Amino acid sequence: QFLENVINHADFAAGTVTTRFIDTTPELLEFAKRRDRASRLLGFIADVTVNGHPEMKGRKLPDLPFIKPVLPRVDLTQPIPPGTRDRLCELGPQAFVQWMLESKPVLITDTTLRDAHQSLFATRMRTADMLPIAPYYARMLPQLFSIECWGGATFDVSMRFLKEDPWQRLAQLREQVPNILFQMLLRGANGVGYTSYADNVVRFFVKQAAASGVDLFRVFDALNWVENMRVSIDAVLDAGALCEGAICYSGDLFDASRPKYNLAYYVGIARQLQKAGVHILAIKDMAGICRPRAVAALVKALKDETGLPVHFHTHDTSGIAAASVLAAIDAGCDAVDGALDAMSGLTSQPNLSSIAAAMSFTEHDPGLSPEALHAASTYFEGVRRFYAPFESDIRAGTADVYRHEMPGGQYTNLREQSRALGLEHRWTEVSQAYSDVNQLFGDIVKVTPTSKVVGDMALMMVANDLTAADVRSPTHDTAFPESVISLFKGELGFPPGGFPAALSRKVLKLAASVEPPAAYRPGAELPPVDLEAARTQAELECGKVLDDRQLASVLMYPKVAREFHQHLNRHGDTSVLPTPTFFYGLQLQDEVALEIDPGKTLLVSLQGIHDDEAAGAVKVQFELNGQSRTVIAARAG
Ligand code: 3PY
Ligand code: ZN
Repeated sequence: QFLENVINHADFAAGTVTTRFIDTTPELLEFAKRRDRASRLLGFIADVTVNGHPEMKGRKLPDLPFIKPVLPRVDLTQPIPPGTRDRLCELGPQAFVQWMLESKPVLITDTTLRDAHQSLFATRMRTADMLPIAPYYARMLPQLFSIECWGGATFDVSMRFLKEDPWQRLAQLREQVPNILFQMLLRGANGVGYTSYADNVVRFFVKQAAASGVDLFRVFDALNWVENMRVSIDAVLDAGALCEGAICYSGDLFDASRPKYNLAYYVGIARQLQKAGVHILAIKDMAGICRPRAVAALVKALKDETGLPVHFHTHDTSGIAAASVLAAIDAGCDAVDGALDAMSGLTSQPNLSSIAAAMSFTEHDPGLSPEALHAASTYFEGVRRFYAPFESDIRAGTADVYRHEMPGGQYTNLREQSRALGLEHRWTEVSQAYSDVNQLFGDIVKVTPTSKVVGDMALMMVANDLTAADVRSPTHDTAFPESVISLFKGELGFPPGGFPAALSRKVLKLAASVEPPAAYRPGAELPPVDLEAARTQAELECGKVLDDRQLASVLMYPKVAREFHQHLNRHGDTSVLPTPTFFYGLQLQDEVALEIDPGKTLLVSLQGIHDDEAAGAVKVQFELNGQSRTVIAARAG
């Protein structure tokens, strides 16, 4: 490798070297390191070009090549104006909350970088598509209240499928956007995972997230059990960040046939959250079923009862969620969520730019520039095309969501799981089963991870042609999914009054005389994790030294994080590849510039592909920074 570097060095090639060439050319060693990184990346590109990306298997590929997403025409040398983050730093959380309450303009959160792509294309947006637009956010949209860009499913998906480091994404975005609040979604005791974690793991995770740039934590519990949120709320408060306690919305305030989810229920949770010390309340309408009249009544009640600012989050699955957002603002809601035009609608958030436009010429005008919103949206219009294979086939809003109550973020995922099981054509049955399972489970709050359990059960029922009556019947032998058994054991906590006793006994195989588990807080039962022992073990498995953030990833997702490090060891940091290259490889004569380090760029183009069928291998010929390089790729399958 080293000799190859010497031979390839420009001075050597020009014949201008002396005997001290190696001593006076230290970059040869650096060059070796870079060449090595280049080889690993070329290996990855060759493999995807020849065999396709594993994530694309069975998906309909888009027409290539793509048109490059168009960035706004704004001078990036202009200084970054102050924004909400500067205000928070200046005022501290308590005075910041007062400012929120006094703000006449409605405060707007942009969810484009988190929930919008989670809900529209299975959380697949890569960092490479976020970073180019980030400096424009800082300069063009400093009036935004916050940018939701982290947490929820993005943590898992970035490592598991995109093979990129969520912490690196956060740091890189933070560097580009120092002025606007960064917001994350935290699943309380479930962190950014699907299970309960030991209390010290949750604390450790929150501490790293706050230190890495998260300013506002939206914290929820998948059963609205405040007891299960306290550890994370305390950790956020200890970190000095803003804590938004979220109340997940189910049913309808005015549905007399389902009185469980009435105003008193929500106000009760809000009071507990206030006592727990949250700065802001969120109405988390994850399915998009909070009707305009309901949200107006809820906003008013929450504000009257607690005096805290209220932040409304919804999804546009019904096609009319903006009506609820406008009703919430009319009722005095302090902050609302939306997504940029090109990333809005359907299972995503309603259109942020249209909400802003609807507020113009009123005292609640958020003051965002329509031109800036349009320019940012135009960029995402281009980006979204890269991810077409991950989009679900829905074309229009549907009132059916009021029946099944599936969270927007789950909808695309469950359709995807159905597809993988060959059940896509039975989607109507799956969504009906989802609603049946909810009733079987006692009409619970359905949001990650409880929504996943309901989805697992629904898929199992459809795959095995089971009815709700079969599941309920004590004589029918039902093989419950592991996640259902775990839910009924209480491993995700408990709804008020517990789970239905008869089904609990059946799921847990308990005799009629035995009581189902009484409510307990899962985190209290889990022994604290020895963080240093976990680090040592993970370092051995990953073959490298792990810092606190990487340790936090391992603690959340041990297997996924390990596999992610194996990918890094094998291919290097593939997050530097443009998305078309990452997912679709290169086409002949395509040229891409890969910035592997600040200021260090590799220019790669594909020159030829030669199939050696007898050897089952393919010679892929590249040009790398002007020099020919051949990579042998094994033909898969
Ligand atoms: C998540 O937990 O990822 C959600 O988006 C829940 O709505
Ligand atoms: Zn959401």
